[in-house]
Amino acid sequence: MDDAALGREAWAVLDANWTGSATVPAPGLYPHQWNWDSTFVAIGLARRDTRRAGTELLSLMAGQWGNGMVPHIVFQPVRAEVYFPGPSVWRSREHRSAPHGVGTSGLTQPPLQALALWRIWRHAADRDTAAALVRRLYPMLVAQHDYLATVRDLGGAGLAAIVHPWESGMDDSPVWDAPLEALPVTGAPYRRAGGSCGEGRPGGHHDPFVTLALRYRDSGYDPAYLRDEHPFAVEDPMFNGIWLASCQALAELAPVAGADAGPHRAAVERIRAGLLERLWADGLFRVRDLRGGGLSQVCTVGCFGPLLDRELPADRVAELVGVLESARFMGAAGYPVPSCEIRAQQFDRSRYWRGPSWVNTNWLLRRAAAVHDLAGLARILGASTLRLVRQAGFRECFDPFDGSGRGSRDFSWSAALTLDLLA
Ligand code: 2M8
Repeated sequence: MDDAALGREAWAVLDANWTGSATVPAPGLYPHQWNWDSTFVAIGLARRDTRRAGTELLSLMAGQWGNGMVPHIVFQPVRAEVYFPGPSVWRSREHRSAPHGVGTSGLTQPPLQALALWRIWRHAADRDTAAALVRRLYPMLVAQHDYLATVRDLGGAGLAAIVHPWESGMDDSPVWDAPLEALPVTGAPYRRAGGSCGEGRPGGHHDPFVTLALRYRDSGYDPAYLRDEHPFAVEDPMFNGIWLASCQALAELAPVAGADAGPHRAAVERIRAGLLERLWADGLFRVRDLRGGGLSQVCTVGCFGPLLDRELPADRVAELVGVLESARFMGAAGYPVPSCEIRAQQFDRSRYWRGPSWVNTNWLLRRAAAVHDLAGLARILGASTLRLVRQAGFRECFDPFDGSGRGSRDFSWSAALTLDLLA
């Protein structure tokens, strides 16, 4: 299939998944607006359609809480209870800080929005529309970053902690196995419907997932509860690497919004120092369990998140790229980048975030390669991602050895990021 035909197919997927103000991740399984899915869609549209990319971000930010948190799901009213856990579980509308016109989850996802806005700004042909969008979104993004820097600095060292695996976007990654196994045993009053777990997902994880969400909800989404009692608190290199890149983006957007870039530059320094001091061990960034588990031994695609920092010291970049290109990751995969290192006992080529390759993480690593002037690596990541979608379609994820598709079909971020790769 030539580039033009692939592009047309990508647009058709995005149009089919468009609700009128947002793009749902895929038909069927994911009928609502998801935080980083929507933001990847905005990134994919940045060079193509400034207005639609902006609408995508604005509709997500309509779910932002008064405390700055951007929720991981903004529920669509029509199909509200099709997905579990739906709005009746999260009960966001009862919380004084949550928006009242729209139902949302009570958790967040990687803070990619400022980076997406920067790309829209950078590529927009219509400068006035882009500038107006920056001015409108900038205060919301500042509030989001303030929330992370205060409520989520559970380790007290400048990094944001996630309080549920869903917040990582890589739900079933093996890095959560140990912290989940260490959870106190509690009754799980809700069981996630099998259908929601999708093909290849370890359904056994989902009871602790729901229990964790309910405990946080039942605290009234209380920051003091998160700090003192919540049993899952983890510093994740991908979440924080994305946050750092978004702080760099806000520093560049601040003058457009008539604001001072200084606080964003300070945040970049603080997050970088936290990443290097707290998460770096044995040649990689690792996940730190703040509830006593220390640093994770297993390496996943998330360990490369801090490569998004264009000022990461060159020796660290070289070490990380060495691991990425080795037989632990790209070197032994036909279709990079496996979501878990291939030699790990937990690696599973067909199970969701435990082995398959994903278009969104390939795109992030391609971006990381570009900011470090690693043109060869960027080219391989782009070309192999296009090969995956040409061969198997816009699937949710892919077998890293034979490239066959896994999970949902017509998956929005796979289509949207293809448009960016084709541009
Ligand atoms: C998956 O996560 C949701 C929960 O948020 C699920 O398992 O039902 C993940 O792949 C996540 O990264 C993604 O945002 C979401 C929607 O595509 O699905």
